[in-house]
Amino acid sequence: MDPTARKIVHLDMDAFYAAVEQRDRPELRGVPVVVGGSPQSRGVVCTASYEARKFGVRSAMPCSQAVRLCPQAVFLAPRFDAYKEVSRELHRIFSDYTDRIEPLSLDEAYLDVTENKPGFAHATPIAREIRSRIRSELHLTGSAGVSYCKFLAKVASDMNKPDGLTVIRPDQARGVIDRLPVGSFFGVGPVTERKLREAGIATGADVHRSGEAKLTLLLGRMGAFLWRLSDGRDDREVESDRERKSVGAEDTFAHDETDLASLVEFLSVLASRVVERQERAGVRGRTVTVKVKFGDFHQVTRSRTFLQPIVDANTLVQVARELLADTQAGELPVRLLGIQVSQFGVEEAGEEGIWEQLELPLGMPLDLAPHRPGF
Ligand code: TTP
Ligand code: MG
Repeated sequence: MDPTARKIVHLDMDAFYAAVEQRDRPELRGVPVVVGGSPQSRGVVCTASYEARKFGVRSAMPCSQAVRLCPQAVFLAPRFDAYKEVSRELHRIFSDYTDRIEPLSLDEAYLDVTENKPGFAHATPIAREIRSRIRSELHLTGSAGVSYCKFLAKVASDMNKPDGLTVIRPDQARGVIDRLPVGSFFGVGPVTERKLREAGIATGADVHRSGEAKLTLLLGRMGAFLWRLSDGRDDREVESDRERKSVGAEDTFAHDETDLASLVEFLSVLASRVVERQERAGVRGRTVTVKVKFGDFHQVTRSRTFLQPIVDANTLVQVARELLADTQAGELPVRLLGIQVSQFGVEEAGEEGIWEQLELPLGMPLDLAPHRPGF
């Protein structure tokens, strides 16, 4: 199939947590809102409404800095249950168009609508319809990008935020990519960005001009991948949760972390994300893997496989703690921490009855058994 014949939509909600708060509390509309830690705490900003962004408030910024920039902002603690509910509703809308949905976070997903349920010939009217349903049914706004690959669909959705719809056609791709800063390329984090910039490569045009061989020399396989992106080629598939072989969550710390207690605490955050993704995908993994990347970028993984699937966050945290203890975390600074579950094997039999039997030996009360939400 012609690689430019695919139809991919990337949808990203605008100022997500803050927008939900403003929707649910009309007195906050038009007001700078910051969702995150309390202004007195050492916490960070999850997100800021566009009114607060005008003052320079951004995600991941310390709250103390946000107060200084925008003292009149209303600070709110996040209400994750409300955001999850919106996320479920979003996926209900998406699934009217395709089952090939790859969620990236609660508010962001790729949709492959090359073949779509209503039989639209083009992706743009689908993106338009989804955006208008988000507005009328959820009373929120999202930005959409439409293109023939994931890389450009995501670039597009970011081009006219908030409340935008942007299409990048194959013949426009190179023009758009040439002007992109390298930091906007998929997979380029701060370290790769610095390496590229030190080599005099600052834009997509520079990446392309450097050629595949030079980039491979500089960055290995990642370099070759980036060069292909700069050439407008990205054949990564939209992977729905059901097609996945594993479900995971990982995060890079703002500063390398040496405190073991903080790392363990962070495992709980990751575990709840993994359990949520697992439930949403209707899969249950028997293998738990902990991934640790250290400050010097060397990475280790530790895994354990069980007879029964791991279904609740507490069990997952317990296992992950033991696996973490088997690494040098706490002795060496940790840059990134991740948890993954895999081996959905038994689940694929798809027999609900077997689950109940398998859960009992784990000692888990049946009323805690995860439900299987529709999406
Ligand atoms: P984003 O989609 O990155 O941001 P956003 O939806 O708030 O704003 P926009 O897309 O319009 O730029 O993230 C989605 C949600 O994820 C965000 O509302 C809050 C949460 N989040 C954090 O908690 N910490 C972070 O560092 C980031 C980037 C997001
Ligand atoms: Mg968003």
